[in-house]
Amino acid sequence: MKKSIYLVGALLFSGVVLAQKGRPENWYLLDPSADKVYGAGIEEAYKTLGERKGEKVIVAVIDSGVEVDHEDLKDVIWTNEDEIPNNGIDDDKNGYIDDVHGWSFLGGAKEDINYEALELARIYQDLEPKYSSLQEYEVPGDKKEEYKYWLKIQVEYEEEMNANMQQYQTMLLLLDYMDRVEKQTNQSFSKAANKAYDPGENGTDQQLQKIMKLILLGSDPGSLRDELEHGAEAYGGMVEYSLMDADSLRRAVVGDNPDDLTEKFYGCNRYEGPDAMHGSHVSGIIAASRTNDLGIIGEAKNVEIMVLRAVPNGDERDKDVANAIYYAVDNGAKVINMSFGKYYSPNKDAVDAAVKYAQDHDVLLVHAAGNDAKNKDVEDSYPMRYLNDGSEVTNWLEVGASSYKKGKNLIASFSNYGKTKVDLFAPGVDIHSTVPDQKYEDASGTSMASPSAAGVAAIIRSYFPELTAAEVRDVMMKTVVPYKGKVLLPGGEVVETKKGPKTKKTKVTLEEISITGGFVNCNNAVKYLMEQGK
Ligand SMILES: [Ca+2]
Ligand SMILES: [Ca+2]
Ligand SMILES: [Ca+2]
Repeated sequence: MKKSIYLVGALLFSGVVLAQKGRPENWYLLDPSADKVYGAGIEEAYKTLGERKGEKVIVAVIDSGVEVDHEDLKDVIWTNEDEIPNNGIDDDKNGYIDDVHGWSFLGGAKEDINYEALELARIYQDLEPKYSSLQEYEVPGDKKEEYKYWLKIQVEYEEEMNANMQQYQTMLLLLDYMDRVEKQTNQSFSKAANKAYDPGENGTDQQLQKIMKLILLGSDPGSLRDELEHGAEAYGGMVEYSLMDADSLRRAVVGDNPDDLTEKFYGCNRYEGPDAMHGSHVSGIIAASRTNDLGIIGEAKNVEIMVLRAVPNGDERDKDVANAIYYAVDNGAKVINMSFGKYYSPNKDAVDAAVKYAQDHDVLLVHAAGNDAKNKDVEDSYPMRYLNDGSEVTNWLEVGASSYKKGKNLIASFSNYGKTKVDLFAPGVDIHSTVPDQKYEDASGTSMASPSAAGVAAIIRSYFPELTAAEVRDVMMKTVVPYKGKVLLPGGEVVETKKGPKTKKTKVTLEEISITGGFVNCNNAVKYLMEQGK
């Protein structure tokens, strides 16, 4: 759905899937051996740990914002003890005023950023005034390379905008179709209503009826309208904001200079922002209260969630990602969850420096692989553990999404993968977690897989605090649950046929699509460490 935030919310299009029926409850906590479900082995791990006591661990969630007073999150939200709330003073002198639960890099004195342009649109807007009126022969020698880049960006920008526009329009069409079905059949939209509807000679409706039939195969008609509306809003917003002057809008709301990458101290202390859906869901997976008899059960017991808002609807800015990492490291986080990404990173050096800083300060970064069913070995996405200086950090875990479904469907159909780029898989399909307004919803995405793995990392850091970030990653990699069977390659394989390129359903082993060839498992990790006398 959104490029930036890896939530799979709405539709069957471009690797986006609808919420499915029939998932086992709290399946991400279950264990392949004990429960015959490929969860992360959390409950078994607590049995293995027995009476052992853990330390408090702070996990920073760099995301869209979090509903900090959600009934199932409020007891696990980090509080900056050295900061007196709401006195307008930076009591702990960390550069941020009244930062009690974290910080938002996406707000100013009064307003918050909700939508942002695509990074591609911002790059386009930077280059357009310089080159759009020039012919190639008019470009000075030292600018030829940038001009070439502009030509490439132009093409990619138009493709991307068209694709988003199409998604948006399709969703509007489907919503409109649902209205007509309900009106004609005089019943609320369902499989039966869709079947009963007579599209007459209306060709578009005949097509939409078929598309809906497919969509309804695996989805809940009750939540379909919500999901379509949410999707339409997200795509519409992204297109609209990509057409506006991104830097001026940013200046007007946040008040910083988006081109000045050295600025750190801007933003506000509104932790929720306008759309805390994604960040709240992610936080619940890691740490929702396990003992309050409410809602869901999160993975980690001794965790506090530090809220860092840096990811809008649209593409996050490198500057904000870097500053959120610095904040997390400087204020005590041991694990940082990053369920976001993009395919262009114009200020990667700034993010690299922050990633290196986290490594130097022993903080583990857990990152979602992305939802485009793409091979990351072939196409780069950002942020990443490979730095521009050619080095690779050791404090980075790259996570693909797995499913509770058996056999060939064990890997999420939308998950990015990569034999050399994705470390392991973690639960990321139909995960039930906390969302704003004291509610709970299912969501799918590598956005959910990353916190499933970050929760495991937090448990290890809590019970085995002597381990370094790199050692925590190593243990998680070493103790994955392997899978010997074959799974469907996400997105299939494009093959040339006489009639042109076609997508073929291809089966692969997990070793062909990840470094470890397995699923994260907390119990295995804990057992291994205890056997080592840790
Ligand atoms: Ca402060
Ligand atoms: Ca204060
Ligand atoms: Ca709970």
